[in-house]
Amino acid sequence: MSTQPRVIAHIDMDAFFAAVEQRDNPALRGQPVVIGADPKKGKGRGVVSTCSYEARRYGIHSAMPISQAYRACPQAHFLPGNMKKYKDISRRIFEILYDFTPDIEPISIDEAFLDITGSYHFYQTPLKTCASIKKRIQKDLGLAASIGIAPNKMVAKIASDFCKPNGLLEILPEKLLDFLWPLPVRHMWGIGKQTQKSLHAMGIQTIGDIAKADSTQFTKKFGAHGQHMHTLAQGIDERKVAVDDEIKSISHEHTFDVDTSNSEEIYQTLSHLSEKISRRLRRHALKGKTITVKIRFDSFKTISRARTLPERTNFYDDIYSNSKQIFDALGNLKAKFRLIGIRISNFHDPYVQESLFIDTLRHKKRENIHQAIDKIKDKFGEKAIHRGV
Ligand code: TTP
Ligand code: MG
Repeated sequence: MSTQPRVIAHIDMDAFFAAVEQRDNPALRGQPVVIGADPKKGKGRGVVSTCSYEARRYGIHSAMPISQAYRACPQAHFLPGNMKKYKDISRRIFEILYDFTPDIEPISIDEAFLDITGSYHFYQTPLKTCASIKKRIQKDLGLAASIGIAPNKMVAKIASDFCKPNGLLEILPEKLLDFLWPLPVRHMWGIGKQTQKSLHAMGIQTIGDIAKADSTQFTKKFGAHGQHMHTLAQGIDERKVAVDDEIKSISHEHTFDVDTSNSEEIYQTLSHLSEKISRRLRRHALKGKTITVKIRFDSFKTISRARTLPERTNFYDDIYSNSKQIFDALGNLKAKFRLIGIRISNFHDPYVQESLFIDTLRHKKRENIHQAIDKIKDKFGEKAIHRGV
């Protein structure tokens, strides 16, 4: 029986926290930027979270003592970072990824595996799929990602590391060993400093050397770990992309072409965002209970206000009326707005009865109307029908 090779992509953002800061402050672009503890002119005791590629040229890296980073490059821009902002961007990165495939295993704030075996055909090839992902992230979020594509997770991850920054590299099944075998052993998963030392002592330098080593002897020396290393070195890694299909929130936001304080324009935007969210919720058979409105002022100050509804909903009118009320409750801010967004969260199974007081018939009718509108939009596009505010 011949099985079709899997197509696995590994995506990892480049210098994630530092890249966000460079994006948001043009003065930092092209400069060494270090995110981490306060260096206190070399007396600081914390560590480096990450740093820009410009700072890496000075030997600075994640987890290095901040004092050492300061000594290596005192003129670098040292910033404390903003975890809330990075989490928010991470959520938006994952939303983009979910537009390409549901088969995603999040690994960290800026990293994920994607199994695109079943979805790449929509974009013709795996390479075109991942080029589109990179382009979307760059266009929507102004950030660079690196993506490795391979028939398994281990090689996909090695490939994304290999092509950083802003890289895209596909390792075809027939080229897998040509790519893997010349690499130093440290590139392989699960090989730390100690194992590296032991391998070097045995005269083993590359992954190819491991593959060609005697398997029994290898297992004798390293036990189960040895056997595992030997299998991986043959380019065999059967681990599946462990899909986390629990969506925690859905959001959309809009940046105004020109900063605005016009409430009509804001209501129109809230209406449009509510429609998009409502449709996306129904597509995923979800209903949410908490609605959050996010506002960024022209000064870049960003605030968000949330409200939790008595019942879960995916209806446009509920989402719109509540987000409008949240906005109105902010009062007369006498400010200009740069961006407005809506998020809905707090989901659970929509088909479990929510409350004994729900007027089910009325709900069913509303649901039918929404589904009819969705169908028209699916067929004729997002602009086919517009609601009046
Ligand atoms: P990484 O993806 O490991 O690093 P990176 O994105 O900064 O750079 P690269 O281009 O090499 O991928 O980690 C993602 C973020 O996680 C990173 O921007 C900051 C944070 N982080 C820490 O806070 N401490 C750490 O030790 C590491 C490794 C990362
Ligand atoms: Mg990264």
